[in-house]
Amino acid sequence: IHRAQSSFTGGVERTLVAVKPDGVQRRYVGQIIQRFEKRGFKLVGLKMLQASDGLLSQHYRELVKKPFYPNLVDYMTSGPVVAMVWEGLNVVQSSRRMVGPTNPAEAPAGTVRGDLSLHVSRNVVHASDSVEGAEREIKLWFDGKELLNWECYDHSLTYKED
Ligand code: IDP
Repeated sequence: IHRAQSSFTGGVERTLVAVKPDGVQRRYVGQIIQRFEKRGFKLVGLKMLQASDGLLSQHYRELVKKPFYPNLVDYMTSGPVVAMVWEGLNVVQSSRRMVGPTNPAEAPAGTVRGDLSLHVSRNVVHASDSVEGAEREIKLWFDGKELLNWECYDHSLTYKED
């Protein structure tokens, strides 16, 4: 029985995932993308960019007063970042779980940070931490026209509900 796609759209979200400069330098872009693809999420935006101080001060607006903020900006501007928007069921929370805790020392094996990093100041990847945060961050990093609505042909397999 075919069901309309609209019956599966409850809980479909978008989130910002970014491979930070250490992840790009260490050539982890491909395997980070692969983890999200394998899980079943849909890529709807992707670009490589040099982050500016201005973008970062908005992105990390809650952290600008922290003592580590200047180092964070140096890190995040040290080379290109690969920014992505992923879409799917529960993608915000699922991405955070796939990425792991902020401090790689606390990140379980199997998570991106737990597998690929050691120190909180070089933790390889960013993922939005709430649906509202994701919406805000996606607007910051992407123009609306850079996000594509496209139909993923395996949708009825990854979302089949019986
Ligand atoms: P998140 O990236 O897991 O959402 P946030 O608390 O929003 O964590 O921190 C943003 C980023 O700032 C972290 O991913 C990490 O790169 C950096 N950061 C956070 N806390 C520290 C710290 O105590 N020392 C150095 N860098 C930190």
